[in-house]
Parts: sequence; structure tokens; C-alpha cells
Amino acid sequence: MIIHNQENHVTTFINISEFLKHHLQGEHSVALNTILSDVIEACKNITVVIDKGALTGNMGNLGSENIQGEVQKALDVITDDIFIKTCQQSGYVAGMASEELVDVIEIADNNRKNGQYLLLFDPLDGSSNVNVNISVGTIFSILKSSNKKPELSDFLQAGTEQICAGYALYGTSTMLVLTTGNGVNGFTLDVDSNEFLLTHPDMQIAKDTQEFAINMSNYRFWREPVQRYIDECLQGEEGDRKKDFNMRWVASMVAEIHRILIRGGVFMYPTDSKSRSGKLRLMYEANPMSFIVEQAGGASTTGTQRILEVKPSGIHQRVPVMMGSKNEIERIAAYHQAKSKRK
Ligand code: AHM
Ligand code: MG
Repeated sequence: MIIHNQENHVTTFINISEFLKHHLQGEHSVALNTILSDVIEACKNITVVIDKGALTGNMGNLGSENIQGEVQKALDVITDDIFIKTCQQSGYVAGMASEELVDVIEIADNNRKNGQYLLLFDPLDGSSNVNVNISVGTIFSILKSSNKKPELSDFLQAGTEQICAGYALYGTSTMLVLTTGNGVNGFTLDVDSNEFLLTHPDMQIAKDTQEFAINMSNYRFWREPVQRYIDECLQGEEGDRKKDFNMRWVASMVAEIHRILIRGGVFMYPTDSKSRSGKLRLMYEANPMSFIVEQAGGASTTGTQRILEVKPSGIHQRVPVMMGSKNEIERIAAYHQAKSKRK
């Protein structure tokens, strides 16, 4: 695909289908190619709905709650329907799980020809941001099922078992970022051709950073190691770290992780005395994002354990999340370790 920029310079980009044709190797390549082409379609369809904004009258709350007791936005349900309808036709997906639905979804027999893959997703992450026109995203994770008719137990695999993970960011432009365990690549949706083009090959997270992202209003509820880390960041040049830090909080994990992929940083939603196990969900938020972050050279921890090694106990289970630039995440994990030794 050839794009002319304002100065009429010509740049050639490859589109996502051409990229996947060459990039996907091994036993899952045919299945992944097909499943991902549906995921891509779903994300394009979600982009259209998001871009229409208030024009469709869908910016409000529904009055219903999801399984986590959170108020559902109309767009949570609309995007969930789009994702399910678009991604159940490939013949490869045997089951799905969504943030918005209590139970896992079994795909009907006639839509499950070769299906032994599981698609887990959060259709609209950060949806509290939609009516204020701030970036939101879709997060997804793909697992292999050992069962053609998957049950809940088939979904409960550690993040290390993921064969693909990705997110779409509906920001100033729509981007799709994904990994199949062989690096991280980012694509920008070209609105003229309606194609995702490879604009960010082999994304890497800087090992060091001077930027953190956390909801500071929860400070008094955090545990000591997180307070210590943030205190030191705030002390800046005058403290032990001897450098100043910057802070960002979009309240959209997808936007936050995307920023970290572009310019480094750490993102934290730790455990606190209100929620105990954190806010974010392991299976369709923390795991896929951890897979991407690790594949880009970053790190991801609960504070005491690598997130990808957490043994899941429930499809909607929550987990403390700290991920991003490797040296900072190692420091945060060391503070947790030091605290548990002092106990
Ligand atoms: P959601 O899946 O219900 O949108 O919640 C997840 C979002 C994350 O994107 C974001 O990091 C976090 O919730 C923001 O939480 P808070 O409102 O406490 O700052
Ligand atoms: Mg969400």
C-alpha cells in the first residue's frame, strides 16, 4: 500500500494480511490467520461505532451491571455483540469468554468445523472514558483448547499458554497491536483503504523510564512496597532515585500500555485494601497485556509473581498488575520481596 504524505513523500506499508501470511509459522498458523482476520474485522466494526460517538445516542449507561457489578455502558454491550458475532464464524473458535458475560460461550456446532481455539476478550476496555471522548480499546487473548466442546476448566490456563494476544486502541487513530510469541507489531488503520498497515514493526519497551501511571487517589489503600516505590518517584532528584519522574493516568489500560510501548514507563493497578486483589481481570486484561509487554522486552508482575505464571481459578478473576519497563518492574518486585522478608 502506497501512502502520499503532505509533502507528497511516498511511503510503502504492507497490510496486515500480507504481514500475517509471512509472519505466522508453525502448527497454529492457518487457524490464527483465520481467527485474526475475524478479530481485525470486529475491531474495524467497533471503530465505526466508536467514531460515531454521540450521534447514535449510545453514550449512556444501560442501567444493567456486568458480572463484576460494574455499570454497563450501551457501548459495552454493542461492542460485545459485534465481537461475538464477527468472531464466531471462522470455524476455528470453539469457545469465547468476555468481560461482559457471566458464563463462557460455547460456539454452535455448525460454526465449529475445526474449532479448538478459545477467544477471550474485553470488547471495550476503559469504557468509562467513552462519553468524555478519551481513548478506549479492545483486548483479546487466544488459547488452544484440549476439548472440542470446551468447558470452563479448558479456559483456565496460565498466560504462558497464550498463542496470540493483542489489542485495538481507538485513539487519535485506530491501531492494532499483536503478538504471537515472536515479537510485537503495530498496525494503523488507514481510513481511506480501511486496512491496517504495518507502521510499528518490532515494538520494544525501553528498559529504563522516568514515567509512571497509577491512580494516585488510591494511595492510602496501597500496600507498603507500592507506596515506597511511588514515594521515591515523587521525591525525584532530591530522593534516593536521584531523578525526576513524570506521571500519566488515562484510566484506559490500552492507552496506557500503548504509551509504554512507544516511550517506556510503568503501569500499575496494584492490590489495595479496598479491592484486595486489584481491579484488572487476569484472563482478558492482565494476561494478554503481559504477553505483549514481555514480548516487547518489558516485564510484568503481581508484585510477588510473574503474571503469566498465575494459575487461574476463575474466568473473571482479578489480579494486581504492574508492567512496563523492565528495570523498574524488577525494582518494584524487589520492594515486595524485601517487605515479605521483613514480615
Ligand atoms: P473496565 O474494563 O471496566 O473499563 O476497567 C478497566 C479500566 C482500565 O482500562 C483502567 O486502567 C482502569 O480501569 C481505570 O480504573 P480507575 O477508574 O480506578 O482509574
Ligand atoms: Mg474492561
